[in-house]
Amino acid sequence: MVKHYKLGNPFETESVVVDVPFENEALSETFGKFQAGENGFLWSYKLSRNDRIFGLGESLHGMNKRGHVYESFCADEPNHTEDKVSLYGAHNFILIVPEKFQPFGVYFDYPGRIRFDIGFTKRDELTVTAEKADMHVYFITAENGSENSEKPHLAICRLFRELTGASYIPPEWAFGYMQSRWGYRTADDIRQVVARYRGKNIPLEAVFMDIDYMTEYKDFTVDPNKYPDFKNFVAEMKDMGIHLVPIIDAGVKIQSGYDVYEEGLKKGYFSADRKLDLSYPFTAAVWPGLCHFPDFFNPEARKWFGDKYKVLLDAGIDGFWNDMNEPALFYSREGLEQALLKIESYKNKNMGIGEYFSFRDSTNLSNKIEDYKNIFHQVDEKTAGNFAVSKPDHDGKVFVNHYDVHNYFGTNMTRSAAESIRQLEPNKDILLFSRASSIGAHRYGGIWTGDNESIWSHLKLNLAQMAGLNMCGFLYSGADTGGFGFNTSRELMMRWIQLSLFTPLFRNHACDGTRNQELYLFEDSKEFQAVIETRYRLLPYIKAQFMKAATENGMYFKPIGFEFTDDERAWDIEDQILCGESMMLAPVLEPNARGRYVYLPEDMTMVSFGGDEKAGVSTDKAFELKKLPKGDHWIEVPAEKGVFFIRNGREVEVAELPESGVVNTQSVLNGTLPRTLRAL
Ligand code: MIG
Repeated sequence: MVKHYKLGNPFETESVVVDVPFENEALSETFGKFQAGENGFLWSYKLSRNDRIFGLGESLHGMNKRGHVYESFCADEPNHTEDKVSLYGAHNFILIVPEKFQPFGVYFDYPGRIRFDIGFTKRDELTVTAEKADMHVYFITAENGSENSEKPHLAICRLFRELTGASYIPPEWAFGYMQSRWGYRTADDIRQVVARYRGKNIPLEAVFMDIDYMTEYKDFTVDPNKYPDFKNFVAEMKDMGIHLVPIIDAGVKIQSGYDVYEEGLKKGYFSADRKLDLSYPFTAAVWPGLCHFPDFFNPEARKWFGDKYKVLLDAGIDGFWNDMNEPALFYSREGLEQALLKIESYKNKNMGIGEYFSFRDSTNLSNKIEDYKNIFHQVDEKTAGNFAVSKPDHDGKVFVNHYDVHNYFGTNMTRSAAESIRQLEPNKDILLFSRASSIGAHRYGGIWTGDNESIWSHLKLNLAQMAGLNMCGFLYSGADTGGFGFNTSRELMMRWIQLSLFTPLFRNHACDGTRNQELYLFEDSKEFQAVIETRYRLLPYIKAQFMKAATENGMYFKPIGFEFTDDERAWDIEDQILCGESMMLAPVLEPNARGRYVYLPEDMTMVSFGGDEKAGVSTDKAFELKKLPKGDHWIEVPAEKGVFFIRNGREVEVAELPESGVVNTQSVLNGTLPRTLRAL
């Protein structure tokens, strides 16, 4: 059951797609307490000792969110350390699993900064606070056993997803293995990557084009010096079974003669600054230098920018990733001017220690709240609710402050692309994923989890994040495999692909300047080949389970407790996860490990894969099965081997790899009929 509380006069995020009439009576005691007033919004809930909290989509820490503070405020945050409260996503859905009562879900439909203190300040208190008290809040419950014996936890997540709309489904090829790197600059760089993958017989289906493909980082341009005949290059790659996926950034370079800049300015499609004058839009620097930022909140601007993807679609491109759409700001013109004045004022001064630190920090100009507060968007009066900061113009449009609606900027960028692409290519599935997101973005594209690092704790974070992401509808998601920042190691990469092979979005990506991590570079590449081939052998299962989750508003990844609800131990497992209806994963997450401990909540069949002798052999021989009874086990998993578990009495569909030709999603899924690996 869904109960909708409408507090004040909210901004309409359009995240909810079902019309749920709102309640007139007060919130029942079971669901905690609301206080809404001058000081903003507060909801508090008393936690019992063993209450568990799940959700919050892309966020830090474990699957159980208890014990930390989280803030939904889409952040360009490349350091995913435990002290951080925000990442790129703002996913305000939590599931409370009380020790003694029925579980319930709460969705805070609010576009701005909102803070979740989950037993951090006080260990027995959960508080959610926001600066404005204008908000839609949805409480979701499900009775045990009500809907075809579906577990209440799953029923609540499903009801939430019905409320917010069906998840994005990518094209089939996007279930393949993909290589990216910030640092490929020319067509020849990409040709070489493809040739070397092919040379080592490691399947590869897409290569990503990071910002260096553009002319001066201008969206919708391709540098003719680096890509002399782009259209032919796209075709050449397609002939080899490789899809190219260019990046699109949120900032539009200010440069006369650049059509996107000139049109946007002329039509008033860029976000305004404090003057609220669309002829002088907000200005800040990103990769292209000084930029304006399309007003993705304005439907016309959204359509205009989305239609620009056509130039790349016409060149044969069938996938995009949207970046820097929190939006990331290196510095604003105003911020820079103030900083320069401030620095100037220290000249010839004998700086005290406090002044010195303030001097030093004055050059830190990125992603400033003051800058966000200086950006304005246009929406119609009804959408704005109490968020309007200007009187309606002759079209009934008002301005809202960016800071107040920050979390919907990136979502509306992805929406802009998705809506136009749907019209431009109605008969084709196009890959689209984004960095910034909020609830609703899951209808338009997938997300990747941003700039993680090549460290073991981020491999573990990847696993935990998949649970929250799936609860919030982001099924097509995954992390930068191998780690984005820092230098990866062979062993970390090996363990990472042993996990990522199960994530719908499976992309190896790294930062410019770090150690190259294309799989053909490591010693004994046959061991990497075997793992990537395992992804392909499992495609029938992965794709079918993804589609089931997408069409039934289910979860592809689930915390173990969601299925084994009566098992207290299962609820606390943070390093294992359910994958689809038949599988449990227990990846190795530590260096120099020859195996790990695993807890089986029921009898299961352990399946091992990998090893250099496995590459290319029949699917039957590629997997080794062993039955293990319910309980605790230490399992042997040497570095080149991965494992997964088949649940008791279940089965996993697997494919044979084609005997000749390229191994890709098409050749595998349209090849011989899939067979089943049955639990022993
Ligand atoms: O400021 O385009 O998260 O994946 O490689 C960095 C360069 C901008 C951030 C993205 C990352 C991408 C990088 N981008």
